[in-house]
Amino acid sequence: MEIGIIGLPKSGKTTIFNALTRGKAETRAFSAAGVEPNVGVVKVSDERLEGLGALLKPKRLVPAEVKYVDVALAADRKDGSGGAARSHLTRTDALVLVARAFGGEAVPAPGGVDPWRDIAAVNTELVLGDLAIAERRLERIGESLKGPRNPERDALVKEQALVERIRAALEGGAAVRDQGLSAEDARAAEGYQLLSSRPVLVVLNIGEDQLPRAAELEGESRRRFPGFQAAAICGKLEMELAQLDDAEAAEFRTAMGVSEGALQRVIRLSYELLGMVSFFSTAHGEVRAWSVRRDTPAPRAAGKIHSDMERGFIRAEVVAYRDLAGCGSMAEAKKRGLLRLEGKAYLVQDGDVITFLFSV
Ligand SMILES: Nc1nc2c(ncn2[C@@H]2O[C@H](COP(=O)(O)OP(=O)(O)OP(=O)(O)O)[C@@H](O)[C@H]2O)c(=O)[nH]1
Ligand SMILES: [Mg+2]
Repeated sequence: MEIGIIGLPKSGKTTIFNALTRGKAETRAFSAAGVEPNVGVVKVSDERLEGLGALLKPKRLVPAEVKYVDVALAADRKDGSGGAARSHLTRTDALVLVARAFGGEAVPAPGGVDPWRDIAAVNTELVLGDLAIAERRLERIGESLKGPRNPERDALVKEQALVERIRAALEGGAAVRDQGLSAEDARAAEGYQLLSSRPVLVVLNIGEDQLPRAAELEGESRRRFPGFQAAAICGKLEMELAQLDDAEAAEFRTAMGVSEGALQRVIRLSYELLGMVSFFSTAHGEVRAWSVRRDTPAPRAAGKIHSDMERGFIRAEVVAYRDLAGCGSMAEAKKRGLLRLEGKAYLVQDGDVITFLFSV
């Protein structure tokens, strides 16, 4: 799972990135935005993985991972349409949109602090960038259709109709995610890497003085931008807490009245936003957690582990984590008939412990 962190200059993207990844990337109040993205990987903590460790005693426990990419998308308007910043976001599954809500003069805020204005501006930036891509694609299709009888003519005409529909809607200001594309059209459009198709989690970067209003601000964000999930986080504080060890950080949290860590919160909300679930594999002395979309067919889930397992998929042996934990051992689960054999059509559920059988 890969998540892009975007937002206007100086909104606190890198600060939030550091809080999420326990990173130490440079944050700055003035200098121009860097072009190189910050990339960090976070292990997703999951008590079920610990539970499986206690039960199955594997040599290794491997948590699922989330990759965060911190880029300056809107810092350079020329770049919005398809330049370097955008190219770093093409593999992302979702976007965290950081909006400045913290006050103070130390960091300049042109036009004053207004997170709602900034969220709208970044959204517009995504839509305009996608519009440019759609227009370029239409030009190319037009060129191809001009030539002598093209064997792929029918496919191109069909594509042209789809891209034209998307283009018109973008021009009217509608993000791809709000265009109500059919599943088939959405899949066809995936290749264009239109960023406004990505689900968005707004992170309101609040100051410490705004902590008591965090829930209220999140509510207001969801009211104003009903399509976006929202979390209000004090980026600077969270970044400092991320540098402490867990016990110290917990103590500070209690003292400050900040319950859940920003990291856990953002990961949880991203999972919900994307409809992600976890399943567990147990082969080769290793228990490993994997993230997939809910209701991913078993062969596709197997392909996460290895493409051979998808290609040569035979069946899946599945036991729900809850059942396995209740039985205390795999043998007992088998005895009680809780270990199921599932075929190609099986849709993976959260907490499934799966052994894939395959042959290539
Ligand atoms: N007071 C306060 N300052 C913050 C907060 N978050 C970030 N800052 C400050 O804002 C400035 C910019 O933060 P960055 O995290 O570098 O912002 P950015 O969005 O990555 O900036 P660019 O990459 O340059 O666009 C830094 O001086 C931070 O210390 C916050 O929650 N409160
Ligand atoms: Mg930055």
